[in-house]
Amino acid sequence: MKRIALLGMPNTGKSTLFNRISGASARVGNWPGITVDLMSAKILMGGHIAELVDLPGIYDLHGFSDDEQVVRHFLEHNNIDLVILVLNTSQIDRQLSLGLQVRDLGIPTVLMLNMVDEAQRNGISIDRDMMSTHMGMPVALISAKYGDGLKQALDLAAEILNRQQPPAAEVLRAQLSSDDKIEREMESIVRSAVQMPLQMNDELTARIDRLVLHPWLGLPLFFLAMYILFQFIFVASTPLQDGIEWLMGYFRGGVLDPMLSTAPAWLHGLLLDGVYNGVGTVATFLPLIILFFLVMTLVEDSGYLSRAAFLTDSLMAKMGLDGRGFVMLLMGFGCNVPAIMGTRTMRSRPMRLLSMLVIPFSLCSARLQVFVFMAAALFTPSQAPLVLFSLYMMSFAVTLLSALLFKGQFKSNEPFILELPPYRFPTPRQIFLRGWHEVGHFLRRASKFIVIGVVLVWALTNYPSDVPPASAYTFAGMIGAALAPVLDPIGIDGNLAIALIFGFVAKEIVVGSLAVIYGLSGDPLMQLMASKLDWVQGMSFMLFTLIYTPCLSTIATLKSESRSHAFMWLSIVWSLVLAWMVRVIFYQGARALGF
Ligand SMILES: Nc1nc2c(ncn2[C@@H]2O[C@H](COP(=O)(O)OP(=O)(O)OP(=O)(O)O)[C@@H](O)[C@H]2O)c(=O)[nH]1
Ligand SMILES: [Mg+2]
Repeated sequence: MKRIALLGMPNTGKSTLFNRISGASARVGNWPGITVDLMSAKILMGGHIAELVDLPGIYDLHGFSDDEQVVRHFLEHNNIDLVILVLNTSQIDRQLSLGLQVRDLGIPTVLMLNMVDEAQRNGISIDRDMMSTHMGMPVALISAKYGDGLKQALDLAAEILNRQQPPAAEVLRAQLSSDDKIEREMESIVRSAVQMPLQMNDELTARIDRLVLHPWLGLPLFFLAMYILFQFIFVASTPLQDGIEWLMGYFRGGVLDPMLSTAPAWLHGLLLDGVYNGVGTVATFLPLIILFFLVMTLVEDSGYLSRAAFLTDSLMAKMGLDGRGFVMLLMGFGCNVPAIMGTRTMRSRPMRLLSMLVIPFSLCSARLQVFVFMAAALFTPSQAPLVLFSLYMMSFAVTLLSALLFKGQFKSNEPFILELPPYRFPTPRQIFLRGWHEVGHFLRRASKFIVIGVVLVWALTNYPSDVPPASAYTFAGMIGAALAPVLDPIGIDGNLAIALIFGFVAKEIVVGSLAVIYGLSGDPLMQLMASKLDWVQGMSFMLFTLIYTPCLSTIATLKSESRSHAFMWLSIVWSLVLAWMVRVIFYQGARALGF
């Protein structure tokens, strides 16, 4: 099988092109360093079945950060039949250096100058033939986002792929030209093949930036924008959530109950009160999750992330992190796993470790489900959004506290150079791809963890079979009693403890477990929670859920990215200790104040 690699600088549209060619849904975003791992897909090109590989963006071939190592390792250990070199046309004067390095590798290459739409707007024009002659490779002008010029570009690529060629050279052993020589050559190519205005004026971007990057308005504006977006997510998702809940109840009453009416009681209980209630309760959050990720797509694709990094860089530096760390925390709002992987762009290992230590405190969408549920059960509709917002603030506070405490152990002085890309807006196609991707992710998690989790919880709370379900005499009750010395000071009973224990695996299971433990779902479950817990207990439960170990996938990622058991354990133990301390302080404090 032929192998084709997409290579280029960060944020040039490689993943966008990859999705276009293969129909996949690799993550795309207006931030250098969205892709940090290999992703591949089978495609048909020039009559061959080929493997197309999307690589992380790199600035040059000598880099030594972890994502650059991924590229180097790939180039060194694989035979590559064709490189599709993707560069940003608007920045061609800076990006050609990588092009020249790639040419020196001696692998058949086609140069795709991407984002011609933006280049045209900026008044840049390219002499394609001249460029091709100088670079010694075919050149195509494309817009991966809108599809312009793609057909011709792919025909060119297929043509090269079909040419008989010597087996790919021993890559990277090739002698790369010296930097000086590359710089001189680059200047001469730009002079003869590129027409650029003296000053690039992206009026819109400049105007927005004057406001958004304002020295003292910038940060408040950022938090205001986030607040409005989150408000929007909750307001818009609530009716959809109610709709799904209604459908689930209707289906159970109209179809499942009659169908299983003759089944033995345990089977009826397991399937309906266990699996159906548990998974169904989690499924009602699907609209929230989809909407949440659509908003994340807007934020990530707009270019605002780089502005957020810029605004927070000096604050983050005081905690031993930098603006990138802040962006990873924001990405962690979606899911902690890609955020932890996103730290691969950091070259300094201490800085990377410190960032990875704090990212798990970022309030991910799975935890959000627990909080939306609890806030709706225990607070009024006007209080609930404030409760949620305070949890986001708490998430930041815990992050900053941890960074401050540990920064002495993880010192680094890596300079952070930030590029502010122009503002962009995702196309409907990009939004749809992302939404689709997240639904798939949610369903995979649901089928893997959540079903197993709720079945186990059901068994623990319903056996031994001769005692009342969810009582102190069940296995769950016994576990709860054993944990009582640790749980009493934080105001939590055995049943909630079971939910938290399963929350170790995945936070979605927490709400599912509550449904299973009490054999209820939807409104009745919320009413029961409200009768069992006062707001202090509820808030303390949420604080614990926020801070303690996020989930198995996150732990596994921490382990594989840090390549250190000790670091993984540090993260687990620290988050447990911190969660417990915060909760004791909150719970005992609130009680002492008479709440
Ligand atoms: N205007 C315009 N924007 C584009 C085009 N192609 C990609 N983009 C945008 O450029 C940004 C970066 O796209 P990605 O596909 O994530 O870039 P990448 O090269 O994979 O980036 P890394 O994975 O970080 O190396 C996104 O905001 C895309 O929507 C294009 O042809 N025109
Ligand atoms: Mg990418």
